[in-house]
Amino acid sequence: MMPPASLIVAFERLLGPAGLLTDPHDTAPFATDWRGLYHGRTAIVLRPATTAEVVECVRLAAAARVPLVPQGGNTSMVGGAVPAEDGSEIVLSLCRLDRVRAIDPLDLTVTLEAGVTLKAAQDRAAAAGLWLPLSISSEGTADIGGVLATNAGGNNTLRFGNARERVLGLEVVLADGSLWNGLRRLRKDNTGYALRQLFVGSEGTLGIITAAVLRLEPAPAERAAAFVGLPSAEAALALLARLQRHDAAALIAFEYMSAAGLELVLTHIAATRLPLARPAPHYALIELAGSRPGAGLGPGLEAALAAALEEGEIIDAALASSEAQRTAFWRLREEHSEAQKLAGASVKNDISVPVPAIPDLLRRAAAAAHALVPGVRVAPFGHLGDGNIHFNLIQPEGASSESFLAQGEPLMEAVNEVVLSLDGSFSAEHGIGRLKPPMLARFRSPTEVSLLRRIKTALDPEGLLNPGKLLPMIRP
Ligand code: 2HG
Ligand code: ZN
Repeated sequence: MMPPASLIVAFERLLGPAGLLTDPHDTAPFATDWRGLYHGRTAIVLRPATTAEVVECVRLAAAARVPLVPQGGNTSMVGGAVPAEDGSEIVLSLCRLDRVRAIDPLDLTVTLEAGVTLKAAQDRAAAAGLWLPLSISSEGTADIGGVLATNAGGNNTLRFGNARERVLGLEVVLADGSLWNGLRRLRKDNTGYALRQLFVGSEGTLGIITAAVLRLEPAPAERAAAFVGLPSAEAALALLARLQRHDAAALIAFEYMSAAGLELVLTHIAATRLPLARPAPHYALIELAGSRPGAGLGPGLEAALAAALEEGEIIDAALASSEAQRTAFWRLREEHSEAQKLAGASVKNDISVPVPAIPDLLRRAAAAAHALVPGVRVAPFGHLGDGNIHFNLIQPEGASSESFLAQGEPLMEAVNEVVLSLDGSFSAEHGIGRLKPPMLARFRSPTEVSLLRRIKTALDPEGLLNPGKLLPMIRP
């Protein structure tokens, strides 16, 4: 059922022409995910510019019992921000709430609105001599609201934790349109349940995050990065352990790439090249950073890698000798998603296992995928230091995308069986969204699913916030 015309008129009156989109041409990009897997419909896209306007939008929608789909940069990997196909839901975009409200170098905090992109937030921190150590491949588009709503992880989780570890305070519009101002910036604040943490990772199903206070760090004075070729996944673990012993406080990234994954980048992304003398079966990108000037991170890393070479843990290594080279190394890692998109249809498995189980995961999940779809291109990569692998499967060369995607469910199930047997998670850092609610019951006990459901019902009794995401839809 479409939202009533009177509601649309009320929104128009509230937000004015700059605050909404109604032309199907303009609303279409907000109703499709970037992977092109989901194609929803929305009669209107709300674009409030202030928290007060978000409050009014939610009040109007709640009174008319029309569901809202909060949306940030729309970079979800799991269809988390796409409205339903039947046009019954309305997209509420947070992108115009894009102010940095305050930054405090003494307190090491920044207070910013939901629509500030992660990249803009990083840049703002850097301009103040500070550091927001939260980094994901989509940071130029993803915004703070979405990053927090999905508890994004990314490249520096190993050292600094997931998005939730950055959050000191939140401002949230609740399902009935009331406003919770929890924008506190205290390191210690034991006053009952940690409400802010309920909203982090709730994927827009419990409330709409409009602003946040995040913890910052002093800017790094030094960085050192290396790109290494590895003989095996076991060697990757040995190297990780070595680097942690070497300097755990400075090790901010340990990213894994398979030979197949890197090959796709080198094939599909312009101006990329292997920085090593010869190819290897596995690769890692390592980064160290710290705020102490003159810490000698580069020479230290070089010595640790020389010892690793001696022990056969690595085959070859390249140390970044300039900022341009460090950026080039990171491009090889960060362009994996884009390269895989250009290579055809893919089935994404954002999974995690205990770190020691990574070699088993890679071997067994690859065997399971090959058994189901001979010729499938297995191109895992990701945040090895966190036990989080993007176990992505790309359609066999020359196969039709449709027939490959028709195998998506059995492929994900086969990978999930391996993950389950290794005590892992089917949803590591991308969230559950619309893709994964059916997997919940396989991985979580009825008691745990019931706890999730009871929290949802307590905060959104009418089921008006992002229906069908995170939890399976219950039709009234
Ligand atoms: C990354 O680590 C992102 O680059 C994207 O989480 C992963 O494309 C993917 O599956
Ligand atoms: Zn990732």
